[in-house]
Amino acid sequence: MSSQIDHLLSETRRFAPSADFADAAVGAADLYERAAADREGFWADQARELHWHTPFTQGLDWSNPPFATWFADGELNVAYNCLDRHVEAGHGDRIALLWEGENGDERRVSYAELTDEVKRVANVLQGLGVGAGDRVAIYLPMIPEAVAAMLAVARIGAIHSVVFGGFSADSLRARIDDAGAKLVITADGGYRKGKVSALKPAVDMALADRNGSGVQETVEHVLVVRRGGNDVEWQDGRDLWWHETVPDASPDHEAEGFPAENPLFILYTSGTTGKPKGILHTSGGYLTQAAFTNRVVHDIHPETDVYWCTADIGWITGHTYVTYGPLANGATQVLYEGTPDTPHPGRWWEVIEKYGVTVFYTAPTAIRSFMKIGREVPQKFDLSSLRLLGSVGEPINPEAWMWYRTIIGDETAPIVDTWWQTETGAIMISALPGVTETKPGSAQVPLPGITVDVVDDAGEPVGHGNGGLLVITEPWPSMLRGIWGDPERYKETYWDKFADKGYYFAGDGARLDDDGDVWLLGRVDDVMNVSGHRLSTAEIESALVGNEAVAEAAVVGASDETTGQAVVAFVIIKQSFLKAHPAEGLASTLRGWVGEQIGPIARPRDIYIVGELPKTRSGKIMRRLLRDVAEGREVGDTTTLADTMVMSTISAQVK
Ligand code: 6R9
Repeated sequence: MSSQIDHLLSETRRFAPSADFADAAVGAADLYERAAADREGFWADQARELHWHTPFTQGLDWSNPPFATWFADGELNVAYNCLDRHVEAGHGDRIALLWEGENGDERRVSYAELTDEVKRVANVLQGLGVGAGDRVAIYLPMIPEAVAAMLAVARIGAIHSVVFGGFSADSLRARIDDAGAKLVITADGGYRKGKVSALKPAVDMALADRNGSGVQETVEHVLVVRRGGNDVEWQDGRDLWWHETVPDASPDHEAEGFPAENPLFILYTSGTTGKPKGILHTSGGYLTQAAFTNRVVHDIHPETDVYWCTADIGWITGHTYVTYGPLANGATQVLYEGTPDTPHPGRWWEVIEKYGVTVFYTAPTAIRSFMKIGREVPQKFDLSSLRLLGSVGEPINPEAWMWYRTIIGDETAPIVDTWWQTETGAIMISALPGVTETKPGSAQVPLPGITVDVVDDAGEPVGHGNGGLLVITEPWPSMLRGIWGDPERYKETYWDKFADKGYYFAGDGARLDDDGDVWLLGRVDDVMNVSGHRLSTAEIESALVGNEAVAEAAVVGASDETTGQAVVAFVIIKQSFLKAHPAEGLASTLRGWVGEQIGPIARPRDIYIVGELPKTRSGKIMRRLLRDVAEGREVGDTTTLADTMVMSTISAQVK
C-alpha cells in the first residue's frame, strides 16, 4: 500500500472529555476490559438489561457460519421492551416523542400514550389478519404514527419493511414485491419544503392493476394516516383510514414473547448496482446492541436528556437510533417532520433551542451544508443545552468536525463519530464519550464487544500506519442475519472474500494510525489507483475542504491513458469567499493546494467548480455519476438522487 494517505493521519489535535462529563457518563473504561475478558458473556449481560419473557441460556451460535444466532432459546417482545416496561416501572408520564411538524404543528406523546396507541394498532393489524412472520410495508412521513406503526408490527411478531417516503412508486413496488407485503401503512401526505408532498398516490401506483405483469398481488389492505389533508383516491374494501380504525380498537393487547431470532425487519439498501438488497434483522441481538450503543455512545440519561437524531425512519439510523435504541432506553426524543431549511435556514437550531436538546446526532453532509450557509445562522440561537454531538453516515473531515465542535458544541461537547452500516444494525466503531480522547476525523475504536481489523487482500493484518480493508473478525449481536430471500447473495457479498478467516467484509477502506485508531477512507470502490499509488477519495476531499475557499468537494477516479486513473474533483466554493475574492484561477490554486497538502501525486487532473453535488436522499454523494461526467460518458441512472436535476446542471457547468 502506498503512503500517499498520510495527510489525514497527521492530525494531532486531541480533545479529552471534561472531568464533569466523564464523572457522569454512562460508559466507562472498564467496559472494554469486561468485554475483552469474556466477549459473549459481556453481550449476554447487555441482553439481560432487556425484559425476556423466557430467559435465554444460549449466547452466540456460530456453528453454521455465516448464519449466526444470538440468545436463540430466549423469548422477548421488542415493543414491550420499548413501551410497556417503562410504563410498568412508573414512567408512563415521561414524554417519549416531542414531535414538531414542518408546518409548526406540535405533539407531545408520553410513554403511556404511545403504549396505548401501539396496542390499538396491534389489534387493528391482527384484525386485518396480519400475524407473526407477515410483512408490512411502512411508507410514512416523520410523524408519531410512523414510530407507532413500526412498534405495532414488532409487537405482533410481524416484519416491517420501512420504505423512505422520498422513494418513487417504482421503488416502493419493488420493495413490496420482494418482501411479499400483506399490508401497507401510509399517509395521505406529509410536509416537505413548505408544502404537502403526497404519498398515497405512490402507493396507489405501486399497487395499480398488475394483470398480466406476472406478479402475484400480496397486499390486502392499505392503512392510511391523515396528515397532509390532501385529497386522495380511495379503493373501498382495500383502503382504511387510521383515524377511523385505530381509535375504535381496543387498548388492551397483551405482548406475547417471540423467539430472539424472530425477524424484526427488512430494510432495503440502495445498493450501487443491481436490485436493492433486503437486509434482514432479527429481534433479541438487534435490540440488545441498539439499546446498549444508544446508552453508552449517546450517553443517554433518560430522566434528563432530550435526544435528537435527525435521521428519517426510512434509513437504518432512523430504525436503530430513533425507534428502537432510544425507546428501549426510555429516552425523551425530538421527532421532526421536515427539511432542515424550512421555513428558514435556522430551523434545526430553532428546534434545539425550543426543546432544549442535549444530545444531537446527525450526518456530516448536513454539517457541511450548514458550514456553507455560515455560522451566523446557528449563532442566532441558544444551543447551550447541547452536551454531546454525534456524526454518522460518511467520514467527517477534520474541518467539519472542528466547525461542529466550535460553532455547535461551544468547544465543550464531545463529538462521537460513529461508523456502522445497515448491515451491522448498530454502531460498531466510535469513541465512548467521557472515556475516549477524541480526534477530529477518526471514528477511532471498536466498541466494547466488537472486534475489527484492517487487512490486505489476503486477510492479513496490515498493521499500524498502512491502508487496507476493514473487516469485522467476530460475529456481533445486531449483525444482519441475511439478505431476504437470497442466502447466496448474503454469503457472496459479505463473507466469501475472507471465507477462510471467517471475517465480515464491510466494503470500506480503512487505516489504523499509530495509536491504533481507525480512520475510514471511504468505500473501497472509491479508492483510486493513480500510477500505482493508492489514493483515497475521502482524503483528497478532506484536503480540498481544508482550503478556506471550499465548502464541499467530491473526488472521483477517472480512467486515464497514462496513469490508469486520474483524480477529478468537483468543488462548491463558499459564497462568503466569492464575495471577497475573484473566481479566476481558483481551480489551479486548488490543484496546487492539494499537491501541497498530500503530495504531487494527489493533485487533481481536473477541478470543476459546480453549484451542487449529486446526493442520494440519505445524503451520500453519488460518485458513480460524477465519474460518468469525468469520463465524458452519458450520465447513468439518476433515479435515486434527491434532486434529479443536479446532474444536468453539473454536466452543463463542466462543458
Ligand atoms: C449508518 C449508515 C454505510 C456506509 C459505510 C461507510 C459509510 C457510515 C461512517 C461511514 C465513515 C463514518 N459510513 N458511517 N464512513 N465514517 N462514521 O450510514 O449505514 O447507509 O448502510 O451506510 O456509510 O462507507 O459502509 P448505511
